[in-house]
Amino acid sequence: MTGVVEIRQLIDGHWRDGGGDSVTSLNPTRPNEVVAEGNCATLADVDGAVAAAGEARAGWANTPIHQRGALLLEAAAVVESNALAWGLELTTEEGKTKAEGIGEVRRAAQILRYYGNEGDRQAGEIFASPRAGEQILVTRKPVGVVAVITPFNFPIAIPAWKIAPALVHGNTVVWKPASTVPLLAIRLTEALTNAGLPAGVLNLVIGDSPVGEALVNHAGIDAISFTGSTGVGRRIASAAAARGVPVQAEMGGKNAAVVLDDADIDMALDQVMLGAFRSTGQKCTATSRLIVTERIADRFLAELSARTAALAVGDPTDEATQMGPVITGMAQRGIYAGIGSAISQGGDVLTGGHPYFKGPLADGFFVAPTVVELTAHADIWSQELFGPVLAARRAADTDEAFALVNDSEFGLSAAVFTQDVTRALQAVDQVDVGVLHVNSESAGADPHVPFGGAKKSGLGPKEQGSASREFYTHTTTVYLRGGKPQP
Ligand code: UN1
Repeated sequence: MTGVVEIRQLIDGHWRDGGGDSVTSLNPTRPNEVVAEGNCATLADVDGAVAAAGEARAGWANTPIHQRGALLLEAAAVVESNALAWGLELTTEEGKTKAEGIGEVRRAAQILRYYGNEGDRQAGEIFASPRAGEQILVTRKPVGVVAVITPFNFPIAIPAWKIAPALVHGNTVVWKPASTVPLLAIRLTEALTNAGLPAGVLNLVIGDSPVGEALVNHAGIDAISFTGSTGVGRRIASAAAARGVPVQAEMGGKNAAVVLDDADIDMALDQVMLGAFRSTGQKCTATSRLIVTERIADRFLAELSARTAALAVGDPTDEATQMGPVITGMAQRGIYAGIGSAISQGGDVLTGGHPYFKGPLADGFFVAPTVVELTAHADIWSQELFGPVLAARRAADTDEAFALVNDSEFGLSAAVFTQDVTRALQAVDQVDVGVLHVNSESAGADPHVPFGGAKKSGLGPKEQGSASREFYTHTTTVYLRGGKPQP
């Protein structure tokens, strides 16, 4: 990283300083180090961005989809070629390891490429008509001006998987990223605009919740795609419903990994560790609950605790580091409070749980990777902490294990470890989640398949793959008849 980056807004094709309060993004490893700084957008900036998106709308919708896609492909090449530099910036700003930061930038490029080729895919459907001389076509149109609100934890991949389908399907966008990660938002926006997006097609406003509220409540917004906390998602969804605006909200998870007796134990240990501690547990798909069947529980929990205690926690830009800090001091305090209440509710800390009072980790927003065993329900079993904390329970058998997975208001993802195809199929039938992994960790999402949760993890159409078209277009059913055939 070289120097402090200036935070600016992109409105109607012009990069401008925001007129609002100051905003700073810090390095969570060394919070006295400023990564980017500038000023938030004002409500007038939000108005300007929405107006610009409204004006650009017709021209962009009338641009052929292959041409819109070509711009995404060009942006993908820029993102890919900057993977090392931007990956390091991502790591510095967000705190995930360098390998994960670089991997995420490459993933954003892959997502842009996937949607860049959308024009080559099916554009609608044709049905037979019960009447002679008629066909029924189902065609697709953009919904209009989309508000995109994204979280801190995937500063470039989640924005890419919302903005790319929005744009390729002919919508214009006003994007508000989490104010903790403005740098990567500026990088992605530059890649897209430098590829040749017309002014106003993509606008970037940076700020905290007042900017988000102004955006989602703006009369010029036709649809809202949101990923973030359950509380904010529900507030946005109810405000949008009152205005009749469609919402796609991807919210909380309390994702379980189930390790059954017959699992490949070594592989399950590796995968549970990745699910729980990659990105410092800050993924809505992270593994935050573990269910182990009784017969293997002692052995599994002992080995898991030993591996967790041995994780290299530290500066995520160091090659050897396996886990970096969480995003803010507030997040750090909230996670430790959650561990504290688990202990007071009878939880047994198998490893971790302690703050770093001394040494190089004491100043950063670090949380020790933690495994807490429960023998009965506790808040940590149901409430998302969004950190490197795994709550474990034992189950007598497969049925009880799957019942414990479903013991959650959320249903985003789950991982089941077994070598028995009958048990795997039972999981497919019984585990109520949007994304099920058999013998792999609970996180991960390929761009060409649907992503999103069951139960209270999500609202509205799923993201990615062909599912994204459901949200970013509406259909027109066309009853198409000619006149009488001419003689
Ligand atoms: C992943 O599992 O790689 O906010 C993606 C999140 C999810 C994305 C998860 N929306 O963590």
